[in-house]
Amino acid sequence: MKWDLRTFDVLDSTNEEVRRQAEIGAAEGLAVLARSQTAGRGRRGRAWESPAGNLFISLLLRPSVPPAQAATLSFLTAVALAEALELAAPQLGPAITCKWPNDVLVNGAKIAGILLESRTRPDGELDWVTVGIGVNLARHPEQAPYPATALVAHGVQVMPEDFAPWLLARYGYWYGRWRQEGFAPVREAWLKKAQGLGLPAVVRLPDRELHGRFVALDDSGALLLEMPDGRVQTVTAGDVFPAG
Ligand code: BT5
Repeated sequence: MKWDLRTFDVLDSTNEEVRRQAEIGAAEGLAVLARSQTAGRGRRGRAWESPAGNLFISLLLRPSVPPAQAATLSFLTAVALAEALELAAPQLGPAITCKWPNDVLVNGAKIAGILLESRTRPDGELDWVTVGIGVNLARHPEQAPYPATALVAHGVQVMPEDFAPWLLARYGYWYGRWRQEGFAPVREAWLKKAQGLGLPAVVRLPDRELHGRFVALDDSGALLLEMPDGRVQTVTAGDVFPAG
């Protein structure tokens, strides 16, 4: 994969810039990096704190797959991110884990978030996918529902411009395999780093909570939660917390 990396001082949101570029025909491989964002976003309209010093990058992809399959890119992104963090901080190794569906953690605290956005053409074909990635290199919020951390808190100082090439290299590798071999190898790599696999978990849905045990990831990327009565519930969206 050949990346076309463009760097901005400030943007509203790198995902928004990639969306604008995609709509006017930009090619797959565009990567937009901003040194800070004024309207960084998370999932479901949530805000992403975006101070200078952290990495904010979005990638434009145009894979020829059904839209549902594109959702598995969030796991690919987490694996590439975890590997890039390992390159930046080899001593952290096993402390770096992937949390379903879209976060990367260090010692159980969120160091990075991933936001996938896409557009489907009127004929149902996927037009583009924007992969937004935020990595707390230098700063992290003190108050968040899920504990947060930054690389600097682990004694590692890296500039966004220095981290981006590691991430793009690992992304290119995994994107190539995903296109050739599908989700299976990504799923396997993700499961090796999965946070809380086999452990009790609480899944928060917009209208209720599910309490069970995180037993597996299915071949579409859904989380399989074993309920106290032994039934296995398939979870396709939600926020996961350790139980207890
Ligand atoms: C995410 O959402 O984790 C996806 C974040 C994606 C951000 C990137 S930055 C580059 C690109 N451009 C964008 O505009 N976005 C992407 P979610 O799982 O919904 O988590 C959001 C929640 O995490 C917030 O409601 C806060 O509680 C918390 N949070 C906000 N900023 C954070 C930060 N810097 N570090 C850790 N947690 C944060």
